[in-house]
Amino acid sequence: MSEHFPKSPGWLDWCQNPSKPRFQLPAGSVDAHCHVFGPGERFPYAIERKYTPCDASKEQLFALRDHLGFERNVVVQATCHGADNRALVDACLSSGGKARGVATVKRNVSDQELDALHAAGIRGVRFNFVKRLVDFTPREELIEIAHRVAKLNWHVVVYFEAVDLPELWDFFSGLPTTVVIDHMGRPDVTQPVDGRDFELLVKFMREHANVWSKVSCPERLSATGKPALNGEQGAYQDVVPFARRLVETFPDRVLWGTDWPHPNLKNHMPDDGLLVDFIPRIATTPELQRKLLVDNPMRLYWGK
Ligand code: 0GY
Repeated sequence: MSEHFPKSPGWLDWCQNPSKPRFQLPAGSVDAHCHVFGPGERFPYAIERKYTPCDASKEQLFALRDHLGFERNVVVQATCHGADNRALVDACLSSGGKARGVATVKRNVSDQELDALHAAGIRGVRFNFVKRLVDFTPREELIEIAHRVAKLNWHVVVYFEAVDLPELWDFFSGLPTTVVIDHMGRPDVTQPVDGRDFELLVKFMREHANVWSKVSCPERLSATGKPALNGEQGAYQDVVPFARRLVETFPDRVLWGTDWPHPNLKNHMPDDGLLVDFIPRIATTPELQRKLLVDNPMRLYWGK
């Protein structure tokens, strides 16, 4: 019997007709942070989920990839699917080698299941510390998982709020893998780029050569509102100094992704074409763009 999942109240649908970016992506570019949701009747949403999204299928993701000019995707398991990675695995397996994935697993995952995930193209696990998205998971469980996936040469993706970094510092420092921070650790961009919180993130990356960051989600982090208020060219200007600082300080340890289909945005839904046009404002030279969009994700996800 198929289930019907009404989306959460106020849920914004993703942009159905994104513009064609003016910025031409370098050949071989990777959208290194995006999701698939369902479809719910084939891949039901998790019981423990904190929101119910609208469906966003692998076919729709691959169509967006082609429209924007990306060659590959890294699909990240979202919390609405819990530790049920079937939609993610299905997307990776149907991509003709053009998608890799980051899964969510629990302590009871078997070695055979991890091997099957690896064969499907999974190369990392995600630990989520954003309290509105997940219930608490004991740290010793996460460390145990990290040590197991380290043997497969996977990495750990961590998602947290900037204010929580001091408390998470020691835990992150003890992870035995490459660690990838989602969305720059969600800085408060109304604070100065050299303010206390962002300085701490930069210090963390400086002191830990295994730590990377996604310089993604200007639409999520911006406090100045949607592009229409600012004009397309100036959209999300308040996020630029933060992303640019990471790209220029750690050019070999940054990744970029659309975050399509943009879960939990309350105020506006971005045009994904305009998000691509944001890239040259944070990676201002062809060399930085190539590292951000091609070299770094290919090294981490395709071993090249
Ligand atoms: C993102 C951001 C969010 C959601 C999730 O797994 C998720 O549910 O990651 C968010 O609500 O900030 O990366 O898509």
